[in-house]
Amino acid sequence: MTSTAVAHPNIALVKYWGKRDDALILPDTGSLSLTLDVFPTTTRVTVDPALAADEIVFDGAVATGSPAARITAFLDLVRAQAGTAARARVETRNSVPTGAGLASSASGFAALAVAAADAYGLDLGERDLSRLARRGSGSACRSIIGGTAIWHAGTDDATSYAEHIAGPDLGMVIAVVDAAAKAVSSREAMRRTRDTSPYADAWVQAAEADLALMQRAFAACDLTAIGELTESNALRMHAAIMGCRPPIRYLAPQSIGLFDAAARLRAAGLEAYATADAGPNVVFVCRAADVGAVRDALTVDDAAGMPADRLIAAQAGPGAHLVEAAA
Ligand code: 2P0
Repeated sequence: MTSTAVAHPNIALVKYWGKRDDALILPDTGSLSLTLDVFPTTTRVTVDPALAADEIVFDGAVATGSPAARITAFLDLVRAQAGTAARARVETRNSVPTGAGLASSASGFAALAVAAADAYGLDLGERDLSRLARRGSGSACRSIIGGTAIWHAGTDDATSYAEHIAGPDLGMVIAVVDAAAKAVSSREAMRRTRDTSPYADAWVQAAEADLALMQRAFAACDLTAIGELTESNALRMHAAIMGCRPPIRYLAPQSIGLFDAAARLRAAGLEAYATADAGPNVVFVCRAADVGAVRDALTVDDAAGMPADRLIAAQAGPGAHLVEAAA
C-alpha cells in the first residue's frame, strides 16, 4: 500500500506559541494562518508488513535519532487508529530548508498525515486529518487547509483542529535572511517561554484577544487591520521569547531592519506588513495582487539589503492532498 501526498508550509498572522498539553499538542490559544503555494513537501508512505522497523528517508538520506523517532511515534498513532502493527517506509522530499524557521515541520507532518492515513486505509475527512497532523507538529494542522485557516484551540483532542476562514485574498513575500537551521527548536523555545519567561501569561492573554480582533478583521476584509494585528502579534510573541532565561533571540539585526522596510513601503503607499516565526526570516503580508510590487519595492530598498534571489513571492496554496492513492 503506497500513498503519496503533497503539503505546503503556512505562515501564521496570529501565532501559536505555547501548549496546554504537550502530549496531545493542545495549544494555549487559537491561531490563524495562510497556507502558501511555495516550498512543497512530498511524502510517500509504503506500508510493508515485511519490515521489522520503520524506514525513514529524508531527501535521499536515511534518518536516525530524534527526527526518525518523531516520525515513528506519529506512525504509531496512525497504526493504533488502523488497528495494525505493520511498519512503513517513509520517503520525504522537502523543498524548504529544514529547521530554518520556514515552517518545514508544518508541511512535513501535514504531508505525512495525509499519506500515512491513506496508506494505512483510514478514510479521514479534513477535520480528522487536521487533528491527526496536529499530533505531529501543532502548526501542521493548519497546512491541511488551503488558503487562510483558523486553528481552534479547543479543549481536547476532538475539538482542536483547523478549518478554512473566509477573508481577503492575501499574498506573502518571504525574505530569507538566513536559511541555516536554528539554534533552538521552536518546541524547546515554547517550553522555555512557558517555564521561564515572565511575559508568558501576558502573551497568552494578548494572543487570545488578537485572535478575536483578527477574526473581525477577516470578516470585514480589512487589510489594514489584518496587517497591523499581524505585525504587532509577531512582535509580542518575540518579546515573550526574548524574556526567556537563558534568553532566546530569533530576530537578527537584518530582521528588525525588514520590519522598518515594511513601514517604508506603507509610507510610500504600498500596504505591506511584516511578521517572523522562530527564526530570522521575515515574511511580508499584503494583498494578493500586490505581491510582485512588494517584492520589487524591497529589491530596490537599499537599507533592507535583500537581493532579489532571497525574496520569494508566494500566493495562497492548496491544502495537503494525495497525489497517489493506495491501490
Ligand atoms: C506558528 N510557530 O504559529 C508559530 C509561530 C513558530 C512561530 O507553530 O512543538 O513546529 O511541533 O507543535 O508547530 C512552530 O511550532 O511546534 C510554530 P510543535 P511547531 O506558526
